[in-house]
Amino acid sequence: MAKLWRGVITEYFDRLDIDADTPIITLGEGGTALVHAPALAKLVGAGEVWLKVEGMNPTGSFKDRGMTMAVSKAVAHGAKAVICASTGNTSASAAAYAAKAGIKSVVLIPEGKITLGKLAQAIAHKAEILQVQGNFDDCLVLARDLSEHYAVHLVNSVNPDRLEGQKTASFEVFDALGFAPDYHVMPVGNAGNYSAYFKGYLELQQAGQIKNLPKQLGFQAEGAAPFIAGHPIAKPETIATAIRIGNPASWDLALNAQKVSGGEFDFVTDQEILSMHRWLSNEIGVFVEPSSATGAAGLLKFAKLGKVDSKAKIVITVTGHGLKDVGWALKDESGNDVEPTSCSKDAAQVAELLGLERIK
Ligand code: AN7
Repeated sequence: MAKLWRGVITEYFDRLDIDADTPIITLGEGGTALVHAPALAKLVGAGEVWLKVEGMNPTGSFKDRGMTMAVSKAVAHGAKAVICASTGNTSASAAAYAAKAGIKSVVLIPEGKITLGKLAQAIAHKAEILQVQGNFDDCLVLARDLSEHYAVHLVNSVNPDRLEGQKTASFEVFDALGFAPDYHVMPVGNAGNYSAYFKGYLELQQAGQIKNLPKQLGFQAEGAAPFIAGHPIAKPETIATAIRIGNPASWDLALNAQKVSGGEFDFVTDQEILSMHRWLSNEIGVFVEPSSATGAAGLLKFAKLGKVDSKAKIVITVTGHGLKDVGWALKDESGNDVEPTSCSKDAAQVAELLGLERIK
């Protein structure tokens, strides 16, 4: 029997707000691995930890789950062009799905502040790219303004179709484990993903499939932590450019999700983010972009504060692939460039260089 994963809309059609005659624009998103990570459970002193590896989506981030919905519905509405503001991943995703749909994409990015990998994706998928003289929050204001007054369809997460698609990640976690975790941990920028997971878990609870909602722990970068400040941040700064966001679009939804789930928001430093980014690739074999290590870094912070229950079952969403932002991986802990050692073609010399024991 054929077992091809058909993308989140077809896989979860009955549980999504979509009409039967909507053309489904898909790149086979979703169905990402839930990687069991006992070494991480040990590091933080938890019962069990799994990583939901969203870098395995077609454009390398969780954004594809929402974009398949948003672009499908845009096409259903007759849109000829989509627009988004982005710190990089949304633009990569919007550009790819627009290419698949055969419509135009316009992406607004904060000047000089998106990674080369993400920029390359938007270029590859022939987006019209504009670098706005401002930060992400300025880009979003502009995108909203344009979509309101001109013939271009907004696909940022203020469009509810995005969160509707992204909620499928909760369904997949439940399908994979057969239960909901005690805690679900993730990075927070606009808080769209945090709100979407909550929507998914709430629907599972309402359907009687799970009893308790996972407590959602959302972590921001120290210099871009409006939820911890309790108000928007005018000049967000962090090396984790994906979450360099000062005025989260899903503020109210996320606060509700935090309260109802019994979760928490906190921040981690750029240094904590970078060292967890290295640790995950070194010790678990999962290479993520720095922003995506923010959740795990936060959990480690909680562990140091004695806030991790030794029996807890925890899922951490790692949101984007490491290849999107390779610069940090190419440096060692002291910040020096890592150069592979040069060697001859002689086996004996190479074996000596590697310290290999001779067996024959
Ligand atoms: C890797 O692409 O906002 O809290 O414009 O790329 O739902 O915003 C990206 C966000 C986490 C935060 N991890 O998610 C964009 C954008 C990665 C991301 C987030 C983003 P939200």
